[in-house]
Amino acid sequence: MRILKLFVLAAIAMMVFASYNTIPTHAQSGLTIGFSQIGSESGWRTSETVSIKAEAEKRGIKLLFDDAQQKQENQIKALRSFIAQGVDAILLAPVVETGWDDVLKEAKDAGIPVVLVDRGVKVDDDSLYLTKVSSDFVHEGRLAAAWLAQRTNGICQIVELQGTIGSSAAIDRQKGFADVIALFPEMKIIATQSGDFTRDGGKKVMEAFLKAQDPKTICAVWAHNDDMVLGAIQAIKEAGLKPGVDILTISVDAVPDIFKAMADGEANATVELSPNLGGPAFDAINDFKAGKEVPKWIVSTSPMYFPATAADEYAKRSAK
Ligand code: GZL
Repeated sequence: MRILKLFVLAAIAMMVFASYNTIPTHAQSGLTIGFSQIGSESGWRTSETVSIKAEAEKRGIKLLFDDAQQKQENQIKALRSFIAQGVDAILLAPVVETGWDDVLKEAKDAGIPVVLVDRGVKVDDDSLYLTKVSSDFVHEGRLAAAWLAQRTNGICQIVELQGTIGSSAAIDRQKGFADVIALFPEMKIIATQSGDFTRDGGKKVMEAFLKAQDPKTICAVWAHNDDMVLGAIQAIKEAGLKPGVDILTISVDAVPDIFKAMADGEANATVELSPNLGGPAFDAINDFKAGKEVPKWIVSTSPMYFPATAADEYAKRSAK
């Protein structure tokens, strides 16, 4: 009888402990989280900001938002302000890969977990951040090149619009693309320059490429994001050429306007990058606070889209 009583007491104790230990995923109300966002350079970036703010609202999280206008010094200032305010956690979309060790050490010393969203950092000690929630940029670059290789039978002179210099997205997309075209002796990048992930930047660089090269020698434009290729499409049209026909296009993000361009026959392919990174980021913070193991990298997938489904995709995505 005594053993039975002990067993029942132990079972009750375990149930009480378990109920304290599992914080329901979305019961994060009361948390204050600082979010240092890069800026609003592209349609994708704006969607990411809207999505993360909405997810915080849904979970009852108080989100302190800072727009760094694409400047690392503004991001570092914002992180120091979040640390001084004693936030529960920090989200950081790092504009460039390097220069974060000191401020991330200050966050770690203050016991504040930092989750990287959509881009990565290069630090000596990767315990300075909890996890990175992003796509695999090298894979995106490889996918883009593989599609172009099969579309052109491995014969294509390419101009490249790079993203922000020093950003992990630009560095890794460029690497992935180069990895694959190296397998095709007749595929060459004949010009490459940064358009800083903006439409205006993409247009200006493409205008320069079209002046510097005989446009007839340009088979395709590879852009590290859709916004730059949308600017390039404008420049190609103003030069009297047909984008998507005379010069093929391949880019990354899958923003609504690239689907419109594909439906209009002016673009050929895009690799999707989900802007909905808030859910996985807030879940990682939740798991960390519940004492659970958090992987160092939480990867989002990268499907490709083409003109065949572009009109439907545009209708779906632009209605949101
Ligand atoms: C990638 C992200 C890139 C987008 C661009 O995760 O950092 O930055 O591809 C944005 O649109 O400017």
